[in-house]
Amino acid sequence: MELFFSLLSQSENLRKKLDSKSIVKVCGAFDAMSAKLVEINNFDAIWSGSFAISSTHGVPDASILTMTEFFDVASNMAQTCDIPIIADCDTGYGGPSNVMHMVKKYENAGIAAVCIEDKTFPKRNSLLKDGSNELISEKEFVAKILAAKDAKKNKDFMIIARVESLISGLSMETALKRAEAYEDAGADAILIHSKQKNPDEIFEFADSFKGNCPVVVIPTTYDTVKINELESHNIKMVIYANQTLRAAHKSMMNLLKILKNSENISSVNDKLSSMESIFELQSMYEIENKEKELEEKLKKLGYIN
Ligand code: SPV
Ligand code: MG
Repeated sequence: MELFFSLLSQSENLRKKLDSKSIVKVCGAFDAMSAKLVEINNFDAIWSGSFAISSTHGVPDASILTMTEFFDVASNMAQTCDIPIIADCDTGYGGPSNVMHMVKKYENAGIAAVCIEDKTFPKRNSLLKDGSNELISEKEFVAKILAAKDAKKNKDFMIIARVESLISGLSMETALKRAEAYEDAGADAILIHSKQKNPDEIFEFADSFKGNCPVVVIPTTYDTVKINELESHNIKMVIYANQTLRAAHKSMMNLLKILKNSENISSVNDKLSSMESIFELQSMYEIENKEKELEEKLKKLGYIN
């Protein structure tokens, strides 16, 4: 099965997984290394998330970084990994024309899908305590989806439309109406976001949604929800958006506290991956082998004795 997936473009790969699996499991990453670790641990795809990437740049998740900065990270992941990358593109970095430019860039880089959300620019992270998120009108967001659809070349490249109505305190009716309008405009999947501590509103949305495209969720706040519960409400994709970032933060903080007060660095050895495992991750031995092959070729050509 995995060999079959590896012969496809990453967008085709993602669609095939959505068709063939009861639920697609996606994990967030913030750079090529964390993306590679997500791949090694057999997730279906990688979420190149704006919260995590903003954090690694030391800035708020508030439309501070430019498209190019987010793009560089997502395209590094795509170069490094053999599973699909889903790029969190916030509000699309502007109006419909900016979205068209963005789709061309991301598609050309081999990224499988982009996700855009219906908040106003500059956006704020959806889970901010007491955060308020204004939405653009349904018509304005439909225009962005139409533009995205028009800009993509490969029919399999996915446009994920993220509905922020529930995050913004709007009604379930509004969320459903927007989701249906976004699908009609050409969205290939609907991400319904919630900041509730339980999954009730997500389940209500998924049960009432009349569209045909897959429903995607990010259960950061309703973290006790089980995979089989999501499946039973026909939710087709789950994104664990920021656990790798938060784990990296916690383990570095713990390590640094110990290291600062230690007489020698061996005190933290039990908290470190080996050099060997990092060499493996960065394919260090592959380039060594390639260089040996190159030397053999140069010998054959008489450049080396
Ligand atoms: C992200 O991971 O960047 C997201 C999900 O967009 S959230 O942080 O919940 O807004
Ligand atoms: Mg984000």
